[in-house]
Amino acid sequence: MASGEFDLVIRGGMIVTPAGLVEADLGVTGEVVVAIGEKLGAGQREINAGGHYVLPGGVDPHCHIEQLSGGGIMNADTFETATRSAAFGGTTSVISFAAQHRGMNLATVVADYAALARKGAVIDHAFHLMIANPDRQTIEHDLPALIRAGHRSVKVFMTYDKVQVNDEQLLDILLASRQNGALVCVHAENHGLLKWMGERLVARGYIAPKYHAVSHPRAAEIEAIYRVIAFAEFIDQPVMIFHVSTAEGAEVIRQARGRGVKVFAETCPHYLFQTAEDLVLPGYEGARMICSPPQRTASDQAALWQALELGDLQVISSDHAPYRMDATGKFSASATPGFKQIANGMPGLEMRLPLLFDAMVSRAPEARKHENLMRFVEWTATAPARIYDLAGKGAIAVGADADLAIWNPAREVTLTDELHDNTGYNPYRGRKITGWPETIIQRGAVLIEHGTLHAKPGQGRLMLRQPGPATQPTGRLAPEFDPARNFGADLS
Ligand code: DUC
Ligand code: ZN
Ligand code: ZN
Repeated sequence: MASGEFDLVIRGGMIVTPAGLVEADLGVTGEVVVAIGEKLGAGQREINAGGHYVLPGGVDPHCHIEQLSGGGIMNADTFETATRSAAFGGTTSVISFAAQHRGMNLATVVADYAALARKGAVIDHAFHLMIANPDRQTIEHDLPALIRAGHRSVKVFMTYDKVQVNDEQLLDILLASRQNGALVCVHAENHGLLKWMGERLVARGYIAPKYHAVSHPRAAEIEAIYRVIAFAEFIDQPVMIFHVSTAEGAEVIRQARGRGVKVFAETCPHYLFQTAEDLVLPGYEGARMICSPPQRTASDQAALWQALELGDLQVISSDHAPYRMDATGKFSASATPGFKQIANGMPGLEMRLPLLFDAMVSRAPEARKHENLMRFVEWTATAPARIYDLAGKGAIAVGADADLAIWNPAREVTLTDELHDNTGYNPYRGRKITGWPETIIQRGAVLIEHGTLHAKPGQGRLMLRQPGPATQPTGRLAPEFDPARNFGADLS
């Protein structure tokens, strides 16, 4: 074996660091980046990255893996297939869900999901604690213990019969999260409005996949975002609004942030690249594109890009929620289902970064390329790592984990259904994109090279997290919560 000063040297790449783009060598010893500079000494292993970008591995903080959905249907992916697919798309860290359903013990749920990930995950991973059974055992015992053990984010649904929490339960979860130091992530849609619209459509025979979009009025998202932000402000608990799809939803978030409420928000590629028209396909083909909230309009797309640029939204996640177009997934209820019976979700882990790189970097006018490249890395790696307290992830710096993706900016690809997950289709089939992550490295080990995966199932590591700035309350108590202004009542 060659001797060298470093275990690995990546030579002459265009490296994106938080300080900007530098053309340099990057040295790795063990699992971390130890040097960025010109003419570094030899590495035991060397990779020539001339003409290529060296970016931090992507961080995808919202993906459903080996999970029972809100509708009670099992995902198509195992940890092995989902994380393999993520790695092929340039992502090296994921946060998926330890999903409690009614009647389940949260501590057991987390142990079970951790065991599945330990067996299959090829990349580093963490869990959001999904709460659907907020009983005393969960709220007073298991949730505090699990948060303190390093699972520093919680997820709730404001809709779906099987998993939704009501307003009182949501308040309990916000308060318990405040007391124990976790960020609360929310699927925000008004349950009653969805149910009412769904029933009216079905009663009139409008059951084709495209009516899914009609059954989730934008008002449902706007109202629920407004309500959960009102609760978060009242409890003084930071929240993350998942998958924002409407211009007005982003506007509600902008106003709240403007008055100092600690609210973070994400959107997803399907809201930036698709519209409700994508559900209009022959027969049941539109079932591929059913996800919740649904895709909206071109003007929502423009508003979401603007909200990202303004900082109102900080993250682009995939919301990977894979269901096959067969009886195990989209057609589990029937071979001829109505839209209400079709599982909500699409594969997204592998396409998230290539789609965004193409749109933001490859297609950008020369004058915008550099700025857009920095934003691409910020929204897909650095911000999610920072907001969710993934230490060592999301940015290239001396001392950070050597989680790297070497991108060929000139490679042209026509997307096909051949992905590395287990869903069997690609919502973006036929699209031509430029730029591809070719060599993927995690903690110094080469995971993917020349199209071949070198990782073993289970080699990904569980990331337990210390509470960081995003989980800290602002300290501004609502008058009714403040003993100085509520006649001395202690409501903590
Ligand atoms: N919400 C998600 O976040 N993912 C899949 C389905 C859903 O409703
Ligand atoms: Zn959701
Ligand atoms: Zn989701």
